[in-house]
Amino acid sequence: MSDTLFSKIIRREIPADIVYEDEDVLAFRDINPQAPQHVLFIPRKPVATLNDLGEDDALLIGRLVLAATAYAKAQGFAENGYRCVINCNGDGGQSVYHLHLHLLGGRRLAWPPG
Ligand code: DGP
Repeated sequence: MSDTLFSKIIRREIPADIVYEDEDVLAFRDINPQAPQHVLFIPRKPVATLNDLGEDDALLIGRLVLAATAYAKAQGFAENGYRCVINCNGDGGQSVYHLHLHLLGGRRLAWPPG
């Protein structure tokens, strides 16, 4: 996988508003928030897209989701609701090729997405 902005954030080479981190996962506020709460959860492991996940990554993707849900609960918007989105490739609207889960909350979100 080629180097991305998010690898640079992991290595602290560019700044980000980091709100959570553990051994496997880093989370930081999206630079262009689409909701009052918009946090990106990324694996430290460099995985480009959902298509690149393998069986060995089952625990990793679980940890990513659990980190996001724990954050929503800790911040107090889990009960009202929120959305987790992982865009994949061009049709999915992916622009940064380091897997990331968008956690969006803090307002009523429209459905279906555009
Ligand atoms: P996606 O379209 O799913 O690949 O989302 C990429 C998101 O990453 C987009 O919502 C904007 C955000 N983003 C891009 N560059 C940066 C950056 O340098 N810092 C932060 N915090 N977010 C970024």
